[in-house]
Amino acid sequence: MERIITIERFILDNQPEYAVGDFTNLLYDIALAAKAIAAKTVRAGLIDILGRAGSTNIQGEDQQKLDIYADQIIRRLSDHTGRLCVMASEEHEEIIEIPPKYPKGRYVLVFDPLDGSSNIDFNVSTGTIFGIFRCKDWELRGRLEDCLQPGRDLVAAGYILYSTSTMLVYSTGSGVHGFTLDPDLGEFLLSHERMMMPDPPIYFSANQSYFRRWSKGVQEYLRWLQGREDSDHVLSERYIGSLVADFHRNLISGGVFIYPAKMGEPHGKLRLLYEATPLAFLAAQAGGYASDGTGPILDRQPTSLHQRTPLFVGNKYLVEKAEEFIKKYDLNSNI
Ligand code: AFP
Repeated sequence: MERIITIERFILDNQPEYAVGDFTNLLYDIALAAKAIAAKTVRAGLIDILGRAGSTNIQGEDQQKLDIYADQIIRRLSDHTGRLCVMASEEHEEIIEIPPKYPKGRYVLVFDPLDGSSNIDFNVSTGTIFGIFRCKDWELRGRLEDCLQPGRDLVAAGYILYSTSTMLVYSTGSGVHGFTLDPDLGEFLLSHERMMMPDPPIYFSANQSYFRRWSKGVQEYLRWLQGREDSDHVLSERYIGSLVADFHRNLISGGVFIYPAKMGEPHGKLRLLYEATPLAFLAAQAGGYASDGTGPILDRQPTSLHQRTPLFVGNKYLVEKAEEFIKKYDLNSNI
């Protein structure tokens, strides 16, 4: 009979050598936040039937509330534990300091509390993305520079996918592991150990409605992905419009997700710190690669919290091919 392994057991058994408990507990705090957000997310469709708390407003209002709920629950579970020196969330303009009344810890948590939240009204998957760095100066309380670290310095990253089931996928730098929430037990159970992106890939994910706004290099790359020219890769297209879900499918089945720069949005849409960097870390751990079109996302030094970046992530060969097309066609052009 197969062993049943809870996330708590797995985290404890697989903690990195440097972890002295704080790091392990921090991951467990995230798992707890995931359960709380999942519980709230599945009730989103009942809001119109059971009533919205104090609001008679239109749809957008509730999506907004779920974003804020997710943000708050992560903060409230993490700010007083003495494990973190600072946090940064997609929902906050500035860094989130640890209140002076609480002890400060050694780690930095950056997160996008509920990515893809515009999909909630349609019962489409959403996700939480997170990255964990070490605090730069252990003597000081957390500062902006603690958050502005490149992906190469991550000690862990992961995401939670709220979908037909809730999954938590993370890596501490020794493989990518996935856990599925058993709603009866209220526990995340190990369901996908050592996830690797399968080769050959079978999917590409892109919002092709932007085709005319993409650079020549990206357009040519898309044609190549579609197998129109000398390509030996004929891929199927899948695009959910919810980054975690698109990434997750490609992680399991093999593929590439792209969100390039476009005319009017020269840096693309996605956030370097909360979206691209953690997924780049996971991709690398699963045998894949993430690029901004010119080089590794993991090497990008963020200069501001909410900085955006073009993103090509997934199968290594397919992402390197994007770099090749961009180098060939876009080297001297600006969009
Ligand atoms: P929302 O959080 O506004 O739903 O945006 C989701 C997202 O940040 C990411 O999850 C998707 O991959 C991407 O935007 C979709 O953007 P497009 O609608 O422009 O394709």
